Amino acid sequence: QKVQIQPTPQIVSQPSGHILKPEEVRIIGANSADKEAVKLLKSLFSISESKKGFPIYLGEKSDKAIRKYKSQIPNKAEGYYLSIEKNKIVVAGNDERGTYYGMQTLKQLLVDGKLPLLNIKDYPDITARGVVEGFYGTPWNYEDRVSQLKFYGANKLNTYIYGPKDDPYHRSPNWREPYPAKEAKAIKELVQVANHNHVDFVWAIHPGMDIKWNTADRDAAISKFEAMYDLGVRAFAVFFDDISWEDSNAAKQADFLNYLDDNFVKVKKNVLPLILCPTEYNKSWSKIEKGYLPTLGEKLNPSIHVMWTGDRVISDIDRQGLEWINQHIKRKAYIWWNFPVSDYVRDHLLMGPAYGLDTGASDLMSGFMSNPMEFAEASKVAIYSVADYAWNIKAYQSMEAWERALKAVMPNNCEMFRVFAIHNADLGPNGHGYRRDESWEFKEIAEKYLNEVKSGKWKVETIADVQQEFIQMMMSAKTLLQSTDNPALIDEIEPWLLQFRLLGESGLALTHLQVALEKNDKAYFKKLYSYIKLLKEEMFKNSNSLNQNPYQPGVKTGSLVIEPLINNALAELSKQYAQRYNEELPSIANYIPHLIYTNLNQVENLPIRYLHKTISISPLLEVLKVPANGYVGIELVPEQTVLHSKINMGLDEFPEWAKIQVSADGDNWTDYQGKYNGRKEWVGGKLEGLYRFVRMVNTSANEQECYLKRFEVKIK
Ligand code: LOG
Repeated sequence: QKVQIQPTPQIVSQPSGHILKPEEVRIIGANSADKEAVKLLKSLFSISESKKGFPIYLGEKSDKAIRKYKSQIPNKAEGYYLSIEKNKIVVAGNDERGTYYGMQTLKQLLVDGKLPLLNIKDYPDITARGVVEGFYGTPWNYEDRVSQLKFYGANKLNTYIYGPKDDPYHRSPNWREPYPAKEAKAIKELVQVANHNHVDFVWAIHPGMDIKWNTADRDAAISKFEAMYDLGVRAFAVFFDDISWEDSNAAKQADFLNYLDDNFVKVKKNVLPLILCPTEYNKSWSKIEKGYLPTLGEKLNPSIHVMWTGDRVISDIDRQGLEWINQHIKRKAYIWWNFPVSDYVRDHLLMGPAYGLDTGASDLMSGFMSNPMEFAEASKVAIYSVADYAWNIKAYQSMEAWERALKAVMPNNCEMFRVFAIHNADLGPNGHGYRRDESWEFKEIAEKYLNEVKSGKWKVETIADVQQEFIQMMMSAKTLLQSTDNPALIDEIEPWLLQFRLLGESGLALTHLQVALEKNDKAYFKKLYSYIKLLKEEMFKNSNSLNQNPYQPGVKTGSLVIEPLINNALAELSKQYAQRYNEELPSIANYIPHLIYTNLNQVENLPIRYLHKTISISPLLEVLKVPANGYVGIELVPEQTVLHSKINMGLDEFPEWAKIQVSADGDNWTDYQGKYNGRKEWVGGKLEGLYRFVRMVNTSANEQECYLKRFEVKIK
């Protein structure tokens, strides 16, 4: 029997047989041991007061009950010693949390009424491990959060940072105001749930959009902290991400943090060290010569943690990058890992393995937080893996952790869930250029199949392999939609499951086009072709009715390998049809010819969307920096009649430094006259003639800042 413990423990002895689960156990140390550990133990065994009960020694290193085992306990925060012997069990923590984690391990070891005989010395590599709810989009709800906090406790994650961008009491406009009674009550309860699961509930404030560097605003932050303290919060963070650089004065931010530290944290005495998310939170945005990060490093009180997303906003984490930042901030980076967050690719789900994490970097980080998707349950696949990584870094194996995560999240239908997850991992083209592998077990077959289709000499076995995958997709979607393992998860991913099934079905129909060609059955080919068209129309309809957020609305699935395979093979087979029967079939590909038109790295990879004759650029969440002569816009291919354009740069009035222009050739530009409406939006009307380019350009001599919340052109 293989012993499987999550997260992977540091030191485990070879199990030497097992014992049956004792019918009654006697707890030695119940009065002094961590209360949550005692509760957990009582939930697993029936408890006896009599001498006949099987003894379980429970407690922390200073407790009398476990004095004999003190020397076995790893001398590390949150560490524990667990031993299961024929005649006793010992769960001994270096501290309360250690005991609790030892109990979580014992719980996992109890499988099928048996316990393996072994001993474990275990402790985490990274001090703070967990999740930062820090995404844009619909914040998690109360039930989501309760379920998360329990999941963290079970997976030995000790930190939850509350900072959803779309909570108006976290950020502008209401960061200064206390929460209304209903929200306050929910937070108070969540703090209690967190405490019961040994999770530090960190409440974050995001004052940077409109903060004044004066006493009034400092004290406004303190009063808000006080109000949160009254709800039970004992840990705080301050976020300055995604604000205008002009407000990002490092010295003032450091003063502000130190003020909160000196006048609140240190005064309270039972509040954990402050955490700062700086404005330059990744290497690609930092300009060391301007001094922002070095100033923080110099000025911030040494106890304050500094968050960091890596070399880029969305980034792998490696030694080199950590050494670089640590030297500037003069402390170990507290990682804000932007995975599996999907707020910039909201039409995709990120269900793949968590990889790109250095397994030789345990000494360089003070914290490791995952920023998840707005889908809480679906995010657990990645969070499970992060729990494994942050606990035992050098032992981390992303694939193996992923396989276990799928089981943890969807225990009864994990095989079918795996089929779904493997084809829903990549993000598609996106502004951050971050991509993930997808369909990795099917890629080779897909390639082989396409080559065979192209050559016209296909093998029955290849077709069978491809068909098997498509049928698996259909089975996966159907099975999961009817499963009851994890209803909250199915609720979240239902739009993708519906789409996934249709995609599998269209793939299956596609392979039958070959059968039709082989049999020289023209009518059957045409029927299949119309059927595939119907399926595509249904998928298109789903994409325009499900998951309708204003950023990347719609539902994309299998977009890296499966969908291109189907489109390419379809194009190829209809070509072969056209040659054989001398008859062109109407194209049913969904290819968008229009392009983003820009000279700015920050936006060059933003996807373009085309719906109802409207071409739009996928909006940007963070601040856009536009140097002199920098431009961003849309290239219409081929040139078109422009009916109207809408551009939202998130500014109160149209900036003097910008112009909206159109051109037919990209060389000669004319100003496009428009009006500013009440919603910070520039609107231009119909233009005579044909145009190929519409752009916003910085005509001033300096770098400027704005947002890119909307950029769309409607054509005739
Ligand atoms: C935001 C974050 C967002 C993420 C991904 C940080 C520190 N801030 O670009 O709220 O979820 O990227 O879009 C961010 O990462 N800005």
